[in-house]
Amino acid sequence: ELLSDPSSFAPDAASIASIIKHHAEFTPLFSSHNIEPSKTFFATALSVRDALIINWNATYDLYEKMNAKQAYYLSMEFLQGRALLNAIGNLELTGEYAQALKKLGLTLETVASQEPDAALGNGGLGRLASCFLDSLATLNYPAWGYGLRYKYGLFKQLITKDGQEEVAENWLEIGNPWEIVRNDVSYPVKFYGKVVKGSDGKSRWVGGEDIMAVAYDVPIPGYKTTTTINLRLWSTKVPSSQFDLSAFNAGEHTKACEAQAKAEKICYILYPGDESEEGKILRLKQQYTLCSASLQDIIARFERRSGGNVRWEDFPDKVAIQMNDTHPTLCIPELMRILMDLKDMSWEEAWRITQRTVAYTNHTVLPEALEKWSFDLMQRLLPRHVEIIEKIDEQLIQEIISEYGTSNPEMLEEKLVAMRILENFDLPAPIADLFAKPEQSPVDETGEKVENVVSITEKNVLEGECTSANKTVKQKAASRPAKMVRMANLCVVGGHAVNGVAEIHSEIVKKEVFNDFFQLWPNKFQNKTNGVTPRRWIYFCNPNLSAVITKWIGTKDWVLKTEKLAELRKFADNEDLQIEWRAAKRNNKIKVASFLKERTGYSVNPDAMFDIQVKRIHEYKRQLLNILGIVYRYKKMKEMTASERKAKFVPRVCIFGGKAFATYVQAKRIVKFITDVGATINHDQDIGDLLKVIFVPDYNVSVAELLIPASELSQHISTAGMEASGTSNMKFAMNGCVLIGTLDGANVEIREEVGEDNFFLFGAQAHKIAALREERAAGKFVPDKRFEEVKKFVRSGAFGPNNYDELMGSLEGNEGFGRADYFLVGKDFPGYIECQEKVDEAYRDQRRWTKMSILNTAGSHKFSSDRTIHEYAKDIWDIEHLEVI
Ligand code: DL6
Repeated sequence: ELLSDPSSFAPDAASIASIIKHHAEFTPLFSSHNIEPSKTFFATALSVRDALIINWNATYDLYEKMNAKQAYYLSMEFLQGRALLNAIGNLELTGEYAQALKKLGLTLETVASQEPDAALGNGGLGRLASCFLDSLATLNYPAWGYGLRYKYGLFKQLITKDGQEEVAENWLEIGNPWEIVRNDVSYPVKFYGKVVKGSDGKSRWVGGEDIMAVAYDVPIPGYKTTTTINLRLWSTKVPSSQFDLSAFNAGEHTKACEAQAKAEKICYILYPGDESEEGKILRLKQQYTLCSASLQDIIARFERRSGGNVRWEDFPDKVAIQMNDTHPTLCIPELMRILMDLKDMSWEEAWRITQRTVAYTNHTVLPEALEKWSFDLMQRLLPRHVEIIEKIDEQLIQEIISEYGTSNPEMLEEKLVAMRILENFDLPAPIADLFAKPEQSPVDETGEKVENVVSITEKNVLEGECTSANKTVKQKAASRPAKMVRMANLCVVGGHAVNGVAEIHSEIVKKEVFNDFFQLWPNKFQNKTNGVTPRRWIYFCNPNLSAVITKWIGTKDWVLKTEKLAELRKFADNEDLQIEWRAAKRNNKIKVASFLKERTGYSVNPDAMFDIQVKRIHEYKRQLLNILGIVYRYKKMKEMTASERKAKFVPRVCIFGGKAFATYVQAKRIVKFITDVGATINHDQDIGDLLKVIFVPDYNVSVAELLIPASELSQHISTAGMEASGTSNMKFAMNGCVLIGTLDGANVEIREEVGEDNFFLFGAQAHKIAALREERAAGKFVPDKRFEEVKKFVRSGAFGPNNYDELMGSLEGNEGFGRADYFLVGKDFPGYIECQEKVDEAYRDQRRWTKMSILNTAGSHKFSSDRTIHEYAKDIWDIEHLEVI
């Protein structure tokens, strides 16, 4: 039954059951006499993996044979979630597996729920990468993902009386049935050391620490296709030759294992805290490991597929590399290094190839999230790469000068300061002379003249005070800000395409974040609005609604051709459809109600409106606005008689979920505040089922798959201009949820698609935000009295002894609380609560609401990641479909 020909693989329930039993028997952990859910999950997953490997091999053979251009998606994060239901769904074997497990005395649901989430990502960026893999496979594009195999994924969130606590998530504890360790695929990765020049003038990077990156392959099946692509995750170890046997024998056990421990810790956790120097080094090591191992692998494949005739100039015609944010930026100097130092190419040839190969996606406009690395640290860890980066920076300076000339030195200086890759560096001497103001000697922070200006001819690495050309001046170290490498600038310079992830975001990228680069190279900049896979995010997670859609559209083709969803528009008022639609939603709500009871102890009424905000906890996402809106609602309820409040408010279950970064104190305060408000309201007898506030602990992909199908209203309420795109907004709309939101990220396009009557809009617009902040900082903002009232209520002790001074203070800009309401919660508060009143009014009319819900699903077709991937394939990667027949 273990077949090797994909075309003949069509097992029935009986043969699946026997394959599962076979795995249960021959996997050392288990026995076929002891069929219990967690073991059965493992054996079931192995049986699916057999099928995937058959398809994976067929796909790989085809790629080898055709030697077509292949795209590589490099990402430090892949937020895969669970794989079992997705894999059998894509293989169209869900029914057969359900029957097979029934024969073994278990339900598919029970078995599937045993799988731990693969949470190798923080949020939207990582989940997007996973949706892209699904679409790439489904659409038969030759492509692979590359990432890191973190031993501990994103932390598990506990909610205690003190708020959020983090616990390590050991997702590999029982082993990972999906991965195939490839001890035959490993590459050396070097850190530290020094660069020596050979007699041939070539640079060689020698000495330092060497580790090995070992491949773990995870097959990624497409939907209704044999194509099964690969997610190659790197793990780190040292070569066994580095084990210090004599130290071990001498009893120095820890010392003997030091090198191994050092290498392994690189892949210990997703996003190690990087406040400390140690943490920064570890994170940079992670980034370099991903880039170096992946590039060596890609290059080895290119050489092998070229047979005996390697033509390097063809490399960009065979390879497209997408850098998912700046985390894999080191691809640029690493590809340059390999091509020049190991493949004997000139700088010019290597640069041409590198630029034609790599492209960059920007996912954030927050200045603090645009990565910069300390030059000194990078120079110690990756000395050869820093030489290359310095040269790219010099080349950029020349290009800026030739574009703008030297007749206006002030303008030129501004451009150079904004655009250079190296920040806080002197200009090379001939250029610095242009700006020389001879009468003004440089002064230090005390105003004293800096007289010890000397030329230096040698690099002084430790002091980190030299520039690339070694010709510039040296000033007192104390008077200078730290030298940094701006990774985003390097990406823009080194890549042939730069894209934002929603229309409004791409405009901000062009007009603000990278405006100087846009003026220089307008054709590099593009938009690629994000998308989500309709397989995981509606078809598999919402079978109730999917069945209704298929019935009314008359085919299930919409799973691949989401534009067919638009056909629902013509039935939006149809009473029969509306009844079926509401029934599907209600079933999903009942399921969520029992999940909430089990996870939080709170009972909720499935007939109340399910109002959900789930995403990372961040001030710009404004969970604080949501909870203050709830507090306002609660206060109003308390001021009314029972019959008045019943008449005025529709019953709501307000659900929050999301993790705060472990060291993000303000975000953790928000979590605590939400849970405190919930604890008070949920026990208030006057309020009963009219309002419940639930914080779902440990929100992850699997929880999202449960909550989103049950949602009726969802909140996407970031300060305009700050959310690059958002992707949960797309998932909610697809599942017939109505959105309340600002004109931010992909909300703008969702509103256009679903129709403005079917989207609850409020809030200041992006182009007004800067002026509003200035007004706020100048103390000219007059807050709405309802906002003042709500803060006063919070401070009065309504939610316990805490007066939430830090949170409320941050909204006022009191001394010690930083920027005055930087995220403009106060400004948008009145618009928000008024908009929420309109939500209540609309919900009261269930026919109207159901119509809005249907029109959201119908209008969501643009937000399939299939559309996004087609655009990347055509406009950036230039790759073609290649299908295993
Ligand atoms: O593009 C995916 C996702 C967007 O939907 C979110 O709006 C955006 O916040 C997120 N960006 C990041 C940035 N992280 N870094 N660096 O996660 O990307």
